[in-house]
Amino acid sequence: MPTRIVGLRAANREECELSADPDPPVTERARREQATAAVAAARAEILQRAAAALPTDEADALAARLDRYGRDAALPLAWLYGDREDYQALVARLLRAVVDAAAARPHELRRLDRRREIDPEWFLRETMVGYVCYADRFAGDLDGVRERVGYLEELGVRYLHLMPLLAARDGEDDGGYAVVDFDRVDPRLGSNDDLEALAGDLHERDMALCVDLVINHTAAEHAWAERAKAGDPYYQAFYLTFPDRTLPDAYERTVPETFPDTAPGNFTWSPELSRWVWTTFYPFQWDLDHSNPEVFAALLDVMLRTANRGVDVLRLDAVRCLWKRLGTTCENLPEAHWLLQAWRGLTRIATPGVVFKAEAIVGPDQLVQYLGAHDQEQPECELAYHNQLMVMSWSAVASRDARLPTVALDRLADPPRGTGWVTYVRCHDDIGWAVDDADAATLGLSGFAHRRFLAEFYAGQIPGSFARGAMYQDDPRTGDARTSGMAAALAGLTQAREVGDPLLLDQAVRRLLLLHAIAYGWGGLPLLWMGDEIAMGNDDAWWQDPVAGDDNRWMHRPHMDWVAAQRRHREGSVEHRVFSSIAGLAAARRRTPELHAIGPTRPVWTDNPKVLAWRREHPRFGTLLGLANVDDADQSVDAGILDVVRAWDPVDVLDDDRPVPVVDGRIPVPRLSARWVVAP
Ligand code: OTU
Repeated sequence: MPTRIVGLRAANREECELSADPDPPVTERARREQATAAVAAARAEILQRAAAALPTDEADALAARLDRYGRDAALPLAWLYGDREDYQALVARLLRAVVDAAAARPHELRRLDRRREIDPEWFLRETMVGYVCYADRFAGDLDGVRERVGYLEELGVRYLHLMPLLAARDGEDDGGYAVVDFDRVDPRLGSNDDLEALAGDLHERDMALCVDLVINHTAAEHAWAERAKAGDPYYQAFYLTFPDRTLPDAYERTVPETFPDTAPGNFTWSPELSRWVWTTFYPFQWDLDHSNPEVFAALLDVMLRTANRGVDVLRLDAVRCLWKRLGTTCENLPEAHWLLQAWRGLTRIATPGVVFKAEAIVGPDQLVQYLGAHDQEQPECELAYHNQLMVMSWSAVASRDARLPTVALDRLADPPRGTGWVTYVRCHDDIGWAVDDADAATLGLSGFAHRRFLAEFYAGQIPGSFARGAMYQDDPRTGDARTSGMAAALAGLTQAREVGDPLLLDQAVRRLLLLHAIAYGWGGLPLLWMGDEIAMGNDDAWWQDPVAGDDNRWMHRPHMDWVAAQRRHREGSVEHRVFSSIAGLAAARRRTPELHAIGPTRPVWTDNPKVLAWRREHPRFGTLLGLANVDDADQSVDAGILDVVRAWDPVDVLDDDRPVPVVDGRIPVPRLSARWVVAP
């Protein structure tokens, strides 16, 4: 049963009790009243501003959105900045920015807004499949991407997430996550007009565009940082800086290192500032100080301008790190959630068709909160990475055992109504082995030992391993290590190609497709990482690219191999088998409204530890039972599990809707394959 809910207010109460503050904590009720009053105080002015800037019907719609979402923004703002004298003025100022953004929003995007207000769960439809890529590595630049949209449509893709494309620093830029200008597309990829043209193309094809917004930090060369270095106190207050090591050393006692190997520590000395700067990631990435409402306001403007360029989904990067507090890990703090909730409420008023996707690669106990599932639900982000499903899927195929995934995934609370997971096999980042110790202990496993096993297995260091990945940030002090590598390399295709063994290759292809059948059939928006659709292996020459530095995540960020992609049309090739199977999963989804991702997905115990089972309960379209055999040998499960579907002669969508076979009371599930079972 779901047990992972950490209360925002419980955490806040604890913080208050822990704090030396003699005053009693401000109550929820007081904050609500404060927020309501702030919106009421600004309402007349805001409606007047809207009436002056918008056509009557649009001004009226904005008024309705202000009344609907105003407190959704003002309440978290009260928790964040409510003790400031200028809190009410801040709310009014932010709402003015919202009206101005609404006034500037192109007509075509307002049309999308209205359609999405009619179907607010548009991004959860069974027809949605996403594709993630770097524009330059996929097609050279944004214009090149426009020329390749047909390729995406062959895969059934309806959602394109382009990796960071805003102006980034020269040289190493952490894959574009070191932004120097939020308002300019990186010239190497094109212009703002090119981005708007691409968005227009995608919208004409009923596709959505997702773009990264790096809101935790900027490049050390961003204009804000440059002005800070030049001595401007207004911008010096945008960053977290310290005169000496006293506080940095105190923070370091509890704050984990993200890149212990390649960028140890969380602070960097800035000669220009003559101060230590908080740098969670690389030294050239300066963390912003979100306790400063000026930072909040500046980032709201970035979100609204990006939305008005046609971006439908804002992928908010590293949100776990947004707030710092001494004595904590400075991850997943209540204030980080309040920031997201406040930005969400405000953008919902200005650009109601735009969706937030939280990038919170965090443990299972902190994950669903980013979708707003706190002790009391709060509108926060509509999408979040189902990192736990990804980790558990790879764990299952390495150990040929589905029990740990069943335990771990059953303890996750369901996404609140109107929100959902992005489900994925691989992405541009490393795999962090988020195996919860308590979950492992349930099965008599050591969490530490299992995490270590997975890191070594996928680095190909365990005898019998089929994987050809690599250790990432292997930290001898903690024993923690993550994994880099393309899905095909981790699933065994590289090894099989090396030894030229057709059986091994068949097993590896099955394993790769099985992982995608879990991600596509779990319930959420499945994301396909560029190259996985044609089983591309690692880029073994990643280190020759100066942009990569010594960060081996670049081994799973190859340039698209369009010659190999051509082979998707050649029967008998691996590319053809993988591409057509993954396109087939998208087609199967389109025929399966049970995969419209509202409603819970829960794992189901079977009588066979080698078969992962899950049930999706769509409130209108009924149940889907997923079965995934994570073993190299054929397996079966007791046919009693079909009761889950509550139908006579249920069918397997992945077997061309044939009735599910039952032999001697058992359902056969062939080696490394899946079934999606639904009512006929
Ligand atoms: C995110 O990373 C991005 O996805 C990474 O590509 C960036 O390097 C990083 O932020 C800095 O912008 O913050 O919540 O383990 O997986 O740092 C998790 C490395 C993140 C990344 C992790 C992730």
